[in-house]
Formats: sequence, structure tokens, C-alpha cells
Amino acid sequence: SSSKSEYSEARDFVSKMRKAGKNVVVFYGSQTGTAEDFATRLGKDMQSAGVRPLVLDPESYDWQCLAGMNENELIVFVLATSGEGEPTDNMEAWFDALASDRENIDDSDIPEFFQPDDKDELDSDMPLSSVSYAVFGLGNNTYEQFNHHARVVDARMRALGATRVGERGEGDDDVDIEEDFAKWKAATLPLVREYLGATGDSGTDDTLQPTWAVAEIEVDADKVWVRGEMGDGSSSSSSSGSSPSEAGTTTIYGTHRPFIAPITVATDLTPSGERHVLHVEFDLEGSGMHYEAGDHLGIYAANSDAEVDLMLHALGLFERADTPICVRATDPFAAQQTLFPGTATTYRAAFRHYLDITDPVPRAQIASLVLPHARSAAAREFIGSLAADKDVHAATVSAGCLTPARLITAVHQIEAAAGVPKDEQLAIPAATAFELCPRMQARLYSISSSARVTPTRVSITAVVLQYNAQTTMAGALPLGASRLGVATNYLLAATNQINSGSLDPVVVTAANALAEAPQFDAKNHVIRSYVNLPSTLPVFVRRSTFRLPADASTPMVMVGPGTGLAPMRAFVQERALLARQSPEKAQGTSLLFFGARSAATDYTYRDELVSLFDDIKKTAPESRVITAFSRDQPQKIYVQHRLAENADLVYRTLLCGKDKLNGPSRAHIYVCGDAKMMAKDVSRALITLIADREGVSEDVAAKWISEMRRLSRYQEDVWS
Ligand code: FAD
Ligand code: 2AM
Repeated sequence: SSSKSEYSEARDFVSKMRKAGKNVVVFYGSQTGTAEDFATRLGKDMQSAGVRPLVLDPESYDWQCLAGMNENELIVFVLATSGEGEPTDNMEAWFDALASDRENIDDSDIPEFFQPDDKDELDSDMPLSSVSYAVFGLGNNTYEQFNHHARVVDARMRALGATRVGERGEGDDDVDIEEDFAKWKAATLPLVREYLGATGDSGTDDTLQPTWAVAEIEVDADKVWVRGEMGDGSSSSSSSGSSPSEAGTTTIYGTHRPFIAPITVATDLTPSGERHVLHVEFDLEGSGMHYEAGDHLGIYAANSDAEVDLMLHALGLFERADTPICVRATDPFAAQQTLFPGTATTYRAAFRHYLDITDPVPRAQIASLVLPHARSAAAREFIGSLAADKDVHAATVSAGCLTPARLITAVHQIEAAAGVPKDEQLAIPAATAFELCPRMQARLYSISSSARVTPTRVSITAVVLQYNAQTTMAGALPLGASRLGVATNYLLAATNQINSGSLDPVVVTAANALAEAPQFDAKNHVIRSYVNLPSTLPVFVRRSTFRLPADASTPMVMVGPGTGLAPMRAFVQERALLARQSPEKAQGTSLLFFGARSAATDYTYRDELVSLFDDIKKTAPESRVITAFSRDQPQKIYVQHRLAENADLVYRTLLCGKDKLNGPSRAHIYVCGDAKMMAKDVSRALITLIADREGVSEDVAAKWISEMRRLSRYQEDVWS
């Protein structure tokens, strides 16, 4: 069969697992890296529980091999649900195969030598009857389709005859996904041990093998991979990527191979506001990359130098920061053999480009990676209390933004106060630090430009993230800190550099923390948040399903408060272009509901929107922008209030010329921005509006919204 010819041995996870002497395969469905990180940690915990796991990316393996697993083996899924409930990109093929309506996996889909000797077994209704699995989902209950991905895979595995070991775990990122994961692991690992008949030590083994081995090496400077051009491990010198890499071959840019795009424009749209909203434009010329309004741009930023320096000091590596290192897996069968692309990097580059060093350290990681290195009683007591008590951890580490570097520095300060000499203080090896920090992930931004207007230029609209640490810990740590979003503060610094030559963003808390660090000689160092930013950033385009109606006669209601305006700006640019190009063609009404704090400081793209709507109005006279400025009057006014106030206009737009809806509307509704509150409030406001105007119950109106969603006429691009 055709699938047989597509089948390749390199994609056969079952034989890979057996060759490596493993009996568990852990597949992760990961979009932003969290599920991958959980899977890796699960692998480690399984290993110390006496089973032999292999952690793999489903994208590189064929689901058809599933049926070849036997009773002495286990498959584990760690699956994130993204956005509207769809599977992650790397699980798409598996998900399509498992979740399709077929009752059986067609036996022609299964490579012959994976079919059981007893052919009848395959012909039975239960093609996966020899397969056992476990599943943990990562979701966020602010989204409609909570943990949909894991639920579907679970249901389909069972429907195909597979047996689940333990309960399905469901992590909720809105509450405490780390604790959900810890609970699921505690309940499931013993069952996995029992199922696989594991006899070795379990759990308490603190001679855990480290995942990575770090070697300081001698290597020519040009072999040292320090540029942060993630994914392209082969060349460190190419400054700005171009599409024809070698004669005749064309580079396809994506998550794993971003395009190094010049930043052409960077503007602070709200220079006098409390919040900074940035407009950043990238040049895609020569990349061969295409985008459409509604797509997302992924960007890889770098950590601030101050945070990196704090980390280097915490680990005692500041003096050796630029030493070339090679970091390899200690397990020769591990799916990932090197932590960084290329043969060599440096400590500084590793912490700057490849690792997220600003996440508070999860409790489980404190217990398994930090506590074993505590040597003094003072360190053991403090770290032990964080590891043992969920509430202490939440109040100290999470609320206090204790990153790995801040945690280690805090321990050093506690030890110093207790009179512990320096050489007996907590010392975390570099390999452990590499394990403590998740891999730096790309950040996604809704594209705010239209490819019809600027095909080789792409822009994003980002709000700079910063929030203050709130620690309730008695005798609060001296490292009072706030958390600065990695990518948005990098963009802010880049914007400042481009416009004024000054690199430092407004707040320099990591630098303050560094100045307080006990090993740091503040007098002899200039502390800068960023030193010398390049004028390029690695970027890629991520396709989305958030799309303009194909036909410009379709009316649209767009709701985009804050940076939720981003994709709407692209939509409006496109409709305005059409209006200029075809003034004789009547368009459907475009309504844009925009909300921000204050008209004076936060009305982003104001002049441009006014002018674009002047064009649009010529072919769709009812079109307009309706604003809600929440802080310009004593009571809050939000976009949903404006929807209600303008119910006549909104309803008329949805009617598309009819007298009554009596079913789904031809119009499209778009909501973009905050998933937590806004998107739900807007949906509720629309339900009330429809119920009222149509003279139906709210239940019926809610069903109308669901139907509009199903038809992709109610689309959300929301994040939390
Ligand atoms: P990070 O370093 O990633 O820090 C963010 C983390 O800080 C959060 O994950 C959370 O753990 C923590 N955190 C944040 N606020 C708080 C708080 N108040 N209390 C406690 N913890 C907190 N952003 C835009 O500005 N514009 C867009 O158009 C846009 N589009 C997006 C589209 C999609 C599909 C997605 C998924 C996200 C989008 N985002 C957008 C968000 C964006 O991807 C980043 O998450 C955001 O810019 C923060 O990135 P950062 O690197 O600056 O912060
Ligand atoms: P606020 O910050 O004054 O409460 C963009 O962030 C805009 O969205 C701001 O004006 C903000 O108002 C507003 N906003 C906050 N919560 C909202 C919600 N639940 N629904 C709609 N808009 C909201």
C-alpha cells in the first residue's frame, strides 16, 4: 500500500525503543515547549522509578507503528491543547489518524512487519488491543475546549482497544499546572511500575544521573555557536539569512529554522502611557516567506545581559562565561543528544539565547535538582521548606519571581547570614542549571500588517510585559524583584536603541538584583540590561485559521481591545486597499470595536485607522471604529459595553439585509486579545444582544454563537 512505501525505518519508534533497551516511549504534543519540558521531566522521574523511557517528538515518528507495541511496553502522551482546541503542530498527523471517524485503523496503514503474527487480531475491532498507554494533558480552563487534545486522544486510544494505565491527567495552566502534574505523576508512576513489573529502586534515588554532561573544550572561535540563530547549527557566521543557502537549494524557514530578519521600524506607540505598546516591523525580503493577515509571527528574543550575568554569578561561572563548552546527553539513547545546535557554545551564549532563565523554579525541580546540592544546614532548611510545602513555594518562589539565579543567590545570602563560609555554600553545577531552565521558546504575535499592502514587510504590535513580585514571605528576601517579559523587554530595548541610541529599558530590576548579589562587586562593573543588541531577530511565520472572509461583501464585526487590535489592523488595511482599488464594488460593513485605557495615551494607530476607515466608508458607509476607553471616566467602559450600546448597528450588520436572523449570519465576528476575561465577556454580550433582538432565550442565542463558531464565522485569536 502507499503508506507502506512512505514508511521509513528511521520513523519507527517501536524498534528504536527496543534497540535502546527501553520499555516506555513518551511522546509530547508541544507548541510552546511546556509539554516537551514536562515530558522530559517525566522521563527522568520514570527512570528513577525503575522503568526505561525514551522521550520522542511524534512529528519524527509514524503512528502506524503503534499496533506493533506489546504488553511489556507502554506509550505515554503528554499533550498540550492550544488555542481553539486543536492539537499542537507536531501531533497533527497522529491526531488526524487517531481522531478520524474510522472505527478501525485500516490494516493497510500498518507496515507489514508490525502486524501481529496472528493476522486475525488485526481484523478484529480492536487493532490496539496489545497497547497500553498513559496520558497527561496540558490546558487552560479559560479556553472553551479545555484539554480537548488529550481527551480526544484518550478516547480514541480506548476506542481502538488500547488500555489506559491510571487516570487521564489534566493540567490547568490557569490554576496550578505544576501541582496537577505532580499529583498525576504520584498516582500514575506506581501503576506504571507495577504494569511493567519494574523491580529496581523507586523514587528516593538521589544519585540520579544528570541529563547533561558539560565539557569545557578548546575550539576555534568560529566554531563557537553564540549568535542565537536558533535551529541552524551548521554555520555561525551568516549574518542575515537568505533563502538560497547553497546552489540550487532553498531554505524553508520555520520554528526550527527561523529567518534572521532585519528590524526596519520600531516605534513606541504609547510613549506617554503607563504601558508601552510597540510597533515592530521586520523585513522578509529574500526569505521566500509569505504570510496572510491573521497569521502569527514567532520571534526568538534573548535574555537581558543583567539576568544572564546574575545567573553566571550564581553559578560561579562569571569569570569563565566565554569559555567554549560542549553539552551532550549522558544517555547515549536519548532522543536529543546535544542541548544546543552546533558543536560548541559558551556559558554566556547558552544562558542568553537558548534557555529561559526567568521562570520561577517549579517545586518539583527544587526538590530533585536544587535540594540534593545543599550542603549547609541553612540551605537545606530553606530549600527543603520550598520543596516540601506547596504554599510556601507559591508565596516565595512563584510570587517572588525566584528564577534559578535569584533562588541560588537568595540561598547564598541566607547562608552568608548564617556564617556559612563561601566554599561550603550551595554550588549548582552548570549541567544542573541547564536542566533547571526550560529551553527558550519563540513568542508568538498576531501579525498586524497586511501582506496585500506590504508583502515583504511584516509587523507586530506588542505590549511590554512587566509585573512586580509580591512575596509574602516573612523577612522578605533582599532580592525584591519584578518580572520583565523576555521578548517584549528585548523589543523595548531594541526600540530604544533604534530611536535614541540608548539601550536600557525603563526598569532595570535584574541589574538591581545583581548589584545586591553577595559575590558581585558592583563598584567595578557597569550594569546594563542589554549590551549591544543586533538589529536583526530570528523570526518565522505560523499559519493560523483566523482569516478574513474570502468575499469583501461579507460584513465583519471585529472586537480587538489592547493588542487585540493587531490582526484587525491587518484586516482593515486589506479592506481599505480593496476599497481604493475597486471603489465601485460595495463592501460589507466593517465594525471595529477597540478598547484601551485612555484616548490620550493609548489609542494606538489612531490616525491610520481614521484614514483607513475613510477609504472603507466609501464602499461600506456604515463602517466605523467604536472605541471604549476604560479609564477616561469614573466607571469602566469596555468593548462589550459598546457592543450593547450599539446593538442596533451590530444587529443590522449581522442581519446582512434580512429582517430576522432565523439561523446563522453570513457576517463574520472576530475577537482578539485577552482570553481570560475579555473574550468571554464579549461572547456573553453578544449572546444577550442576539437574545434580545431575535426575541429568543439566552440558551438559544448561545447555540447561535456555537453554530457561528462551528461555521468559522465566529473566530477568536486569544491568549492568556
Ligand atoms: P515572558 O518572559 O514569556 O513572560 C510571560 C510570563 O510571565 C507568562 O507566561 C506568565 O507566566 C508570567 N506572567 C505574566 N503576567 C503575569 C502576572 N500578572 N502575574 C504572574 N505571572 C505573570 N502579545 C502581544 O503583545 N501582542 C500580540 O499580538 C500577541 N499575540 C499572541 C498570539 C498568540 C497566538 C499567543 C499565544 C500569544 C500572543 N501574545 C501577544 C502574547 C505573547 O506571545 C507573549 O506571551 C507576551 O508578549 C509575553 O512575552 P514575554 O517574552 O515578554 O514574556
Ligand atoms: P482596564 O485595564 O482599565 O480595566 C486593553 O487592555 C483594554 O481592555 C483596557 O482598557 C482594559 O481596561 C480593558 N479590559 C480589561 N478587562 C476587560 C474585560 N474583561 N473586557 C473587556 N475589556 C477589558
